[in-house]
Amino acid sequence: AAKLSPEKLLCQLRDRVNVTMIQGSDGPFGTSEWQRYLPGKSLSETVGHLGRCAVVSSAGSLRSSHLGREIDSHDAVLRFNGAPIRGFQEDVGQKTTIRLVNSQLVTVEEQQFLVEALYNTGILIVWDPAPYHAEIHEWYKKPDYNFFESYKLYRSTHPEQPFYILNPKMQWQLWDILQENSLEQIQPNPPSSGMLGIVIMMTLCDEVDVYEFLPSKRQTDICHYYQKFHDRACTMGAYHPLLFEKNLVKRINQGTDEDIYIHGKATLPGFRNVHC
Ligand code: NCC
Repeated sequence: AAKLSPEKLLCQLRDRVNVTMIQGSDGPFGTSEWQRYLPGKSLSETVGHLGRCAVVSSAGSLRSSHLGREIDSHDAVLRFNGAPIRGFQEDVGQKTTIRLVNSQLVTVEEQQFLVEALYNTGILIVWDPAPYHAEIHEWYKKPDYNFFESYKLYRSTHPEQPFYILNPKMQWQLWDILQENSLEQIQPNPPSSGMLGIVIMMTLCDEVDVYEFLPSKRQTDICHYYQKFHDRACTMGAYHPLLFEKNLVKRINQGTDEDIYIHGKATLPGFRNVHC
């Protein structure tokens, strides 16, 4: 793999990763039934023009970071899955503009997703691991987790809350770039929610600060800031190609190494500020 300059890498991400949400014009979603459930407005219409954005990983190293106030100073904040706020404001802030959740959480932990108040704030986006470069029809028939019924149920009970389905094309467009820029063969599994969320925010914002994706001096084997559970794979990856994702983010980071070490912060440009 040829090592691209950070500028070329950013151009590849901007031009080849198509961040879109499922719409009525996407094959199997073109039914009158789906029209009742899919949001009427596009994601960019819903969020408007965003300046400075924050992406908050769920890493254990956020504990005792005191980053809450800094995180909340952003125009928009993206969080993942069941990452809580209550009791952790000091370290992770309290603003939630977008919450990106995986289809497993929506399906398997169905009961909680449908009743837990945590999910009722901000814009929701769900994604599902699709087969490598699968057509939308193929994926629709055989999603990794069949979250569609849960999605509809949630939409019926919270019709005012924007809730999008990420177009699964994006994950493999991004994976291809990860593979092309790595010296090793990467496992053919989709990128983590973390990496997907970073690229989503790069499409919506002028600038994106990413917290504890590149681990700081607080790096720990504790998986999440909100649990006691230890597992190194949470930071380095097992199923998801996390290590390769982190190497890529390190290469396009525009902040300083000190910001990573002290604050766990990487700063990436929004795509509208990338000139190719
Ligand atoms: O753990 P998870 O991820 O929800 O974390 C969100 C994102 O934060 C980054 N992260 C997390 C922990 C850590 N120590 N370092 C990190 O960098 C990663 O970028 C991660 O994507 C997921 O990606 O969706 C994932 O979801 C969980 C789980 O399904 C959800 O939390 C819902 O319960 C997966 N864990 C399991 O399936 C057991 C995890 O592998 C990936």
